[in-house]
Amino acid sequence: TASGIQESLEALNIQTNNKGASTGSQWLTGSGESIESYSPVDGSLIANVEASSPEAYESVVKQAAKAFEQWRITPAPKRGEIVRQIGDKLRLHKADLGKLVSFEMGKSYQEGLGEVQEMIDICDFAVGLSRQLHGFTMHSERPSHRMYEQYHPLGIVGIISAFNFPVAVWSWNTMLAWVCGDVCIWKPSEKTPLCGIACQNIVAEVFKENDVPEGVSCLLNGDAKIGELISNDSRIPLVSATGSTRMGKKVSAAVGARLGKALLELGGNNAMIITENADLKIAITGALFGAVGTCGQRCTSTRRLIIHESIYDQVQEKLVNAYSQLKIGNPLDEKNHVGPLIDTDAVKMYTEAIQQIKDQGGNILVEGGTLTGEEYSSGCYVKPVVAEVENDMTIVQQETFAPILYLIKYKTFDEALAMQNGVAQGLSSAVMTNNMREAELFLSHAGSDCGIANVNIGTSGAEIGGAFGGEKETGGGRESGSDAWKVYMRRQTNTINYGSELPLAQGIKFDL
Ligand code: UN1
Repeated sequence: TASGIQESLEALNIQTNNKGASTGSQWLTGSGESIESYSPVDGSLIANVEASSPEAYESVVKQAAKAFEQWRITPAPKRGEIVRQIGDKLRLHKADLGKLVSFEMGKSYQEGLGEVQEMIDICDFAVGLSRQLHGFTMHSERPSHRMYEQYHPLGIVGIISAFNFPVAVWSWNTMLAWVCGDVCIWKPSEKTPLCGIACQNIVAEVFKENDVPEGVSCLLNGDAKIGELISNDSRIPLVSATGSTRMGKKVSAAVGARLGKALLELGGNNAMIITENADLKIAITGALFGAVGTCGQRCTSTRRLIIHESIYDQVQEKLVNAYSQLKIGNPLDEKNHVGPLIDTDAVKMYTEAIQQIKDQGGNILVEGGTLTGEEYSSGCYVKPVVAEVENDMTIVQQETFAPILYLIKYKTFDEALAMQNGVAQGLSSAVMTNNMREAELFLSHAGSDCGIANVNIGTSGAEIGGAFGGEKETGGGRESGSDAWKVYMRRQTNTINYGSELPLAQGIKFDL
């Protein structure tokens, strides 16, 4: 069923049994416990990965700390040159890695390729950035003094990533951290450990060719126990964590208790407002891709449509019609629009959510259900759902990581904005309108409270050039483009006196 997946696994150097912990090209003996990676595409066991042991964890952190001493004195543009070569290597491996992402995680092959493209793009961005780690200079109030600021590398960056973007989120963090002079320790999701192994192998080739010290790129496969070790470890100044709000609160508490830095990318509950001035062709396509793309498992997935009452029936009819044309099936087959959920636990959550919608008074417009039959033997394929709800229903207030789209009716634009902001999460948002007043109000300080706010495009599919992240329970972190790099560095303010006197600031006199 999985066309060409064996060839891709070979090309990415994935074995039947893999060690799970690595400092670069060396692989460490783990706990003996094995993480089995099953494909949600056909339910087959792809390969095993050994979980990391506390001993392996310790060796990895020590090696990373040692590598940092060398890496931080390597000139930033030289580090950028190595990241450039990683981008080239990713271009060579794009089809194989895209296929593995699709097969291990279940997103469509197109989206798998798109994810690898995001990795290539962030490499290019990081190469340029390696010559632009700028600080400000400022004029001193004292004569013959100069003031400026520098950004220095932080040290070890711990990266905890989620299954839904099993390779891209690691690369957004790592490529920036590396040009900034940091070393990285990555704990991939235990649902997608092979994606982690594949990336480590790709990086190891480039690092070997460039004599990059062992410890700059570290991998620790494992479950939440490894995440806890990372969060509590004061040798790791920055922990970047992507996943559920529940996980993020734990990481934040542990990192905060030792006054470390946490970069959090947590849940979203993203809404699209469709006003009476919307171009409905754009709105429907944007909503559909946002809701069912990646089977509703993006943190940016569209979960709520807030629709003006005058066009509500029309939008509903067009949507129901569009949903009836969706093809669900093997994501490696390009005729399908929707692949499986990640695993049967996710199917259970989806099924429970549908029950809650009904219990809480929602009206199901497009029925859900788990698909059966040979093509769906993994048990992870589900039908995307559309339901009419009220914004304040408990289930609507939560992020369900599944293709469930809520329709909510509004009368005034202010009411729509209040509903859009009336959830605990604050990641992504969109307004569909050709009315300038509505668009500008949406983007204003009185508008969307999200980290991402779009006009006439959907909530998902952000480019790497912008800062990515959100407010409130989304965690407040920013990754990827713009000046997100600053979180991977420490800022130092420097004042230099080139005169022969010692004037004190604030005009203070101190004469003996
Ligand atoms: C995520 O779902 O964790 O904007 C990241 C998007 C993608 C990234 C999503 N570029 O949908």
